[in-house]
Amino acid sequence: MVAITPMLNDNSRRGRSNSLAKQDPSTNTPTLHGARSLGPRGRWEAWVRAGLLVGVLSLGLTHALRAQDSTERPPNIVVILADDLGYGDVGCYGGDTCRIATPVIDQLAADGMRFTDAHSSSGVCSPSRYTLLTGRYHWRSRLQTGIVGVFGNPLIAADRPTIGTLAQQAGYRTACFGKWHLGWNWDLSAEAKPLFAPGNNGPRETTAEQLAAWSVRFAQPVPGGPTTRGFDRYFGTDVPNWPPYCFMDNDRTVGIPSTLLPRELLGNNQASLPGPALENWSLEPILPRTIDRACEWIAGRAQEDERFLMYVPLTSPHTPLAVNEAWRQQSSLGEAVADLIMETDAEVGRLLRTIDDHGLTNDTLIVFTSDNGFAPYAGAASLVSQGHFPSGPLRGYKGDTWEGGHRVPFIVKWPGVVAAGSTCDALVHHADLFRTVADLLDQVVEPTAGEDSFNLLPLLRGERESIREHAISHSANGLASLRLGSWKLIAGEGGGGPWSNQSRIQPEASDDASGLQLYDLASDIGETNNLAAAQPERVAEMLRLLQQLVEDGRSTPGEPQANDVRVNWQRYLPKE
Ligand SMILES: [Ca+2]
Repeated sequence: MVAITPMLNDNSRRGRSNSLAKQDPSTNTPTLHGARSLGPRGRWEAWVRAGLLVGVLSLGLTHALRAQDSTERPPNIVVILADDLGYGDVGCYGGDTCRIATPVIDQLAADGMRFTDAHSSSGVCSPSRYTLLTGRYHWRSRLQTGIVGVFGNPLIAADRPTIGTLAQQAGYRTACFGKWHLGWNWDLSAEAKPLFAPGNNGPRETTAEQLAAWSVRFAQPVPGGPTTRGFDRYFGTDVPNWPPYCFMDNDRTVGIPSTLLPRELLGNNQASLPGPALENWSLEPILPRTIDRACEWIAGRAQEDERFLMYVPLTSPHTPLAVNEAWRQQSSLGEAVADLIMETDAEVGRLLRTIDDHGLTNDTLIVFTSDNGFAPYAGAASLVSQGHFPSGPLRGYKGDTWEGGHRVPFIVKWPGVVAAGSTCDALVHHADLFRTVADLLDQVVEPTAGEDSFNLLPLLRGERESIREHAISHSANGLASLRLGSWKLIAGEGGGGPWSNQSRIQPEASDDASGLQLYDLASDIGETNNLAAAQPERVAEMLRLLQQLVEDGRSTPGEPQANDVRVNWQRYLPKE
């Protein structure tokens, strides 16, 4: 990237497509306006300054013109994040053990680069989303275990930049469409909370007290959501299986939820929690309606010739397994989740087609990934019995610190830069998107941001050097695993998730009584041969590294930073 001052970078960026004429001239000419009241000497100095300014501006213009060269003009960025899509749930990863047709995602891989060793920060939703957006491991925040709760507070600090913030700074328009699940300032008192999240033993009929509370809260904006964390525009459902059962548009609910969600929509892998819903709310339209809005927004950016970054956290194939009519029983596996994966693939296709229809394909970098592994309660046993392995060759599922929990599909398409049909086996992490976006858009990363983010661009350009030696991912209960090259240390026993016992791969009982796990993924991708007792020195070395990466507050070069809380990474270590 060209090393010039941030101000010039900014000019060049704004000037890229719409020319400098669109700028407000007053932002660049304060010294000239100020010179009007000066005497001759002051006027001379002002003209010297003005001359310098002209020089500076022409430098900026030169850079702007050069930047218009398509090879230097940074692309639009679209990050599509599937929810609970397993490593083996798409054909281009699952191969022979994938029995679900995913032609769109397979084509995306054929047109771009498929990463085989990419990881989310956690085996579950909110923590992975935090890291993907901020480039910082989630366990440096307050979220040491689990997810952001129903009507929970924002997890991303108000002053922490996200990939959206970086793009905004670069003059991009930004938007988020889909499932946020990173908290809002709902500002519900302890007395009010049960009215909004009544639990399964709550009232069966909507009460007057609930209605009164809802009519006030949902008539107000809800601060602290996506539009305060780097996104100009937001549309979606916060968490589709939780209340409020309505869409959110920027910082407002669309309509005022005024009835309890009907009981027939609860359980059975549909909605999970009782709570306020719009009248006649149904679950099937959530995915297509969200993609509709995303497509409309793309059309708007194309019309305005605006560069954009769009983050699309899909609501599927997470529960509710609400499949639209056209996709029911299309998979022939007899499982709604398989049909929903097919519908998801098609909706991704609709998004990509819209980008193409507006002539933006060659100008757009697309990332497709998933926030964590397949949810076994969505039908894993049945799928496995029919030859479809949602985690492919990996041990464990959603929630686990075994690979099935957090090794995820990760595909990048960027025409003209990323070689079509390429595969990259380098260790990469969702955290790496942050610095990748920063470098792509020439944005300075402060020491207090993106603390665990390495730049993917060398890999995208075909270089084979690894960009990171180590990576950390957690299970749902906060069980840490550390990768160091092909080695993987798990700082305790088991998978650390609520569904670890459902893993397709169950190694025979081992004699290893160390209380730790050490695997060499190069020869043991299924994590069946625990070498912890056999290699105590390697275990000790990796424990020391894990401790250091925690204590430094960062895992990238730079000034040490503070974690938000005391991080108890030793909680599952064997007791002395
Ligand atoms: Ca998820």
